[in-house]
Amino acid sequence: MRTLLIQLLLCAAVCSGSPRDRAARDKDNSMELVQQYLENYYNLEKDVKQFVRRKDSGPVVKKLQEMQRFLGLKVTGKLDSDTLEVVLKPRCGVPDVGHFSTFPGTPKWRKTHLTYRIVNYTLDLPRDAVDSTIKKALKVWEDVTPLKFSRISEGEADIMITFAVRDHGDFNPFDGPGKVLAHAYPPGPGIYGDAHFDDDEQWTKDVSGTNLFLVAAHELGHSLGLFHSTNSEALMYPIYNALTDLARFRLSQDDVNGIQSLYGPPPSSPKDTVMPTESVPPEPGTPAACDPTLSFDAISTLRGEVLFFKDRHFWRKSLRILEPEFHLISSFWPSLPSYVDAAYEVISKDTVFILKGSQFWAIRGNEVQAGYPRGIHTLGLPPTVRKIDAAISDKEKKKTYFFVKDEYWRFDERRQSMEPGFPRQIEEDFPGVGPHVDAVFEAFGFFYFFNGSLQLEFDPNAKKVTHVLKSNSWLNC
Ligand SMILES: *[C@@H]1O[C@H](CO)[C@@H](O)[C@H](O)[C@H]1NC(C)=O
Ligand SMILES: *[C@@H]1O[C@H](CO)[C@@H](O)[C@H](O)[C@H]1NC(C)=O
Ligand SMILES: [Ca+2]
Ligand SMILES: [Zn+2]
Ligand SMILES: [Zn+2]
Repeated sequence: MRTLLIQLLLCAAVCSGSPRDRAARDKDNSMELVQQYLENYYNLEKDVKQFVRRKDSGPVVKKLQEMQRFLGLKVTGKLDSDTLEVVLKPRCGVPDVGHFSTFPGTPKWRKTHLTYRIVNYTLDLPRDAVDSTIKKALKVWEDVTPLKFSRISEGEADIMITFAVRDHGDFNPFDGPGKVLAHAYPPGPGIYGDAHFDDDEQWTKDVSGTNLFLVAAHELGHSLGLFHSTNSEALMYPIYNALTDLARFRLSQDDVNGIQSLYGPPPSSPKDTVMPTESVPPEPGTPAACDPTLSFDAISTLRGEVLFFKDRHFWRKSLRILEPEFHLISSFWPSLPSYVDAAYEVISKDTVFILKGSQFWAIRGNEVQAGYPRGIHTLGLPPTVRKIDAAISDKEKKKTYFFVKDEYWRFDERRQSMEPGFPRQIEEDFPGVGPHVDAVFEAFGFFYFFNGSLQLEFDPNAKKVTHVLKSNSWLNC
């Protein structure tokens, strides 16, 4: 079916004459296509003549292998049907190698406040749909960097966005419907940073035509200094990939690593967190992620994700997925209580412990372990302790901390016993934190302490608070 389609496409252009002529011409034609592809995107010199047929077609075969490697195809060095299929797919007009990578240094913006201007519009979509789509595409990058974008409506912006067909004044003419969808220039003055969209495409909000959001988010990645990625899951992969479920759109870790290598993480969020773009709309009577007074009952990591417990619900935040998920605790762990007090993960045991009152439970993935709940006093806490406010297990030191009012206890996970010399004052060992802790978890080597609507980032090595954040900064707020 695939090869048939390719034949048909090629036929549309060249078919005539006898079947044998036709086959030969098809072959010539597809070779030409691939050669052009290599010239456009892989820096193949234009005067390299006579393709694969010649035995000493070294440079072309090398480039073809380079392309196959880059795009994750089987590296055959031959023009096989998979390769031809990819050549015919719509893609970004920015080369995969060459051009940009020959720039001296790594182009990036030297400022964090950037302007953009939508110079003109496609007729395919209402103007406000284009405006909101571009804004959303910029937000994808804004959420994971310190960058901020403001729109201007006249004059020269850092990022000038245009829709144009064919020749449009930059020696990179568009090619009519299909194939090249758009291109963009890396950071710099003048045309640099600008993004151009081929108005011979049918731009749509959904995926019935060419989805403007996906293409814009990709092109704006170039405007910020990212090159193409070989990772086919990445937004910066050069081939257009129409996601059928746009709501599930997320940056891949590859994209996040790329952009943060240029600009670092957003200041209000720790390290390489991916901030969500949309939160789940709350039902009435359920906590709202962006309520400025939101506090949490307990927070724990779970296999690389973070669980934020509140009343009968929890948010589940993967650092790779943009939106946090919002669930009822009982829908994951029917036998767990609501309104929990504390939670912590012991990574070496692949277990999360959930505490409420004088009891605690152990869960592994979505299973509550047999033999629970147990009493917290079996951990070595004195009977005067009626509940734990917050808990965290330090995976490096193999110690678990239990915070109770203005004091804390420390449990040795190796020996499975409470350490002598405790409780100690929180403020003594965690200066700046306390006297009360609602919840705490660890990420990127920091402890994040929550108190009401405030969150403190604490560096356990330097023993000091390094950032003060809103409690819901990990959710979409
Ligand atoms: C938009 O502006 C560009 C650059 O000035 C121009 O080449 C292009 O034709 C314009 N497109 C439309 C749809 O007006
Ligand atoms: C924690 O919150 C309480 C009540 O909101 C407040 O009185 C206290 O000062 C806070 N502690 C810190 C260290 O921010
Ligand atoms: Ca095109
Ligand atoms: Zn691109
Ligand atoms: Zn252009």
